[in-house]
Amino acid sequence: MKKGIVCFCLAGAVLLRLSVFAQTADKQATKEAKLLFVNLQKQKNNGIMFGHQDDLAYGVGWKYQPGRSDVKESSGQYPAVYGWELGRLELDAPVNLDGVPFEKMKGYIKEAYKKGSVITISWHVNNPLTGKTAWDPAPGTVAAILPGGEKNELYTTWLDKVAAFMLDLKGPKGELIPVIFRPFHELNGSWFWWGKSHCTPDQLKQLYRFTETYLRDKKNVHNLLYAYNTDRFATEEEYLERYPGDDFVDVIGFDIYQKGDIVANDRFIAETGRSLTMLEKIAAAKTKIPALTEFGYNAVPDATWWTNVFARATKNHAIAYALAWRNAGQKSAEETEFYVPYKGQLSATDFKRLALMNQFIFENKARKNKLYQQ
Ligand code: BMA
Repeated sequence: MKKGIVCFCLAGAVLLRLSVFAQTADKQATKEAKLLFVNLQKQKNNGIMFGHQDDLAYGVGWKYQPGRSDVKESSGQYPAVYGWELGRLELDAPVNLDGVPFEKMKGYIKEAYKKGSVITISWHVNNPLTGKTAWDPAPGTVAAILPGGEKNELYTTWLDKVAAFMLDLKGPKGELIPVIFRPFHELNGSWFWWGKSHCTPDQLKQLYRFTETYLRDKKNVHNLLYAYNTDRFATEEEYLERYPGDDFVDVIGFDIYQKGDIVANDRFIAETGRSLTMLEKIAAAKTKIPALTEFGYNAVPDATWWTNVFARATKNHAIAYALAWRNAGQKSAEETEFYVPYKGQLSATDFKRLALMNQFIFENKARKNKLYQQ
């Protein structure tokens, strides 16, 4: 073939690939965000990227020590996905609700992006009606922040701060760093003000659409992929009850935690597997990226939980990533919270085994997948 024809065909193939797969919710998403979307679609068939919330900021018994990571110290490798949290950014606080300084967070995000890893951000946003926390389910909060509501303007000033944060995330060439944003997570539970008992399905859909449209069209934020994120669920109908529509969603996921004694292992394996099957079916029908947006077993009190429970629960499932929740450590005299082992923890040896399984992708393999490139 002549060179001109080859170029033409190649360009055509690239365009076709982007147009077939790159149906990002934001049609004006940046090139890197679109590539991330396309590449995650492919990558989900080759392994599950392992993620951890706040991984580089702190772990059990340490805080803000450059290079440290409980995942790295127990498994030998850094995670492939990093979760961060914006709660209290809306109040102009210098640190988030878990004490992480926003400026440091931006640094960690840039560091992870340069390594080819993925960033996802949640937002335990305060209640705009009462000024209390995300866990204050005052009736009428969602109605109050929708257009026409008494707190709509206040809410938009909060979104302005989210936009400024997102637009300040830049890579080495000045390009915006793609972020999987997952606001209003666990929306079918009732512990947050946006939860199931506190607004109608239609109100939640409107809130989701308003938030996204405002960030995208008013604030020109185009480096976001949007995650729709429930808690555990029983049926596809339940999962989709508050779904804002295909034009507003890129990633679909759910959060699931194992609770109680290790006798619950089998239940966790069965329920996670069943839910992932439903999630994958929905994702395939809608060309969305399925992910386990949060998971964990607090304090991992089972020496073989990783290979015997978590790997079995997710085996043969094509999801892009799974995000373990944060290693807060000792929160009070009675409360400890961590979901990945630190070095020497009971399940650390088994976690190292998991990191070597083909089923999972940690930083070294993620880097090779070049998720932000053609
Ligand atoms: C929860 C706990 C809290 C934390 C919150 C937001 O699950 O980890 O300690 O404040 O998430 O990150």
